[in-house]
Amino acid sequence: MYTLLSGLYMFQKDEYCILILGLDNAGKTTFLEQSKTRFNKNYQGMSLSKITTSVGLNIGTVDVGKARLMFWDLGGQEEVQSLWDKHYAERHGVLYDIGSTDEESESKEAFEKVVSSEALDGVPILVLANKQDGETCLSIPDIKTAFSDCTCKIGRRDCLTPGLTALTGKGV
Ligand code: G3D
Repeated sequence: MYTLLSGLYMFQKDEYCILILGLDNAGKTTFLEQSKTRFNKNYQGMSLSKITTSVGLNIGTVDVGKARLMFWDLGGQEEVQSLWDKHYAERHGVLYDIGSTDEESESKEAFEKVVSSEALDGVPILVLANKQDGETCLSIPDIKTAFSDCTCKIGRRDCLTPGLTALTGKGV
């Protein structure tokens, strides 16, 4: 019995809930779809050209090594943003997607509210500088400068800003 149980334990994955936040059109659905295609064996992904903007909750599970990441893409429309904090208690980490070609001040305003939330105090944040293929995209240093006002609110939590192109999978 012990052998059976310890065998089962060995195959069990640690589960983490990750919220995907960001403005409408930032590329959240595309990122999630690329992650599922890249990491989940036998996943028959949908054609990226058929992806429409996330409306409501879009949940996807991705297995990476011994971890199972449950991504909750909450949708970025203005009226939905006020519901983001209802999910803060259920998260282990946050991905904040900046479509690097989007209106940077609007994205920064939404990001500032996220990092100011007490419920996310100390929660690691990955700021995805998506759409790095765009001709008019902001570079990572430009994004860091534009978001520098938020640095004190990020505080000592882990925060990284990788660049990526979710559309092609580069950086995912
Ligand atoms: P959302 O879920 O955050 O609302 P989507 O965003 O994933 O629906 O993407 C919104 C649009 O951005 C889509 O184009 C999608 O193809 C595009 N997009 C996503 N990631 C990238 C990227 O890395 N580079 C470029 N150039 N475009 C990207 P459409 O035309 O379908 O609206």
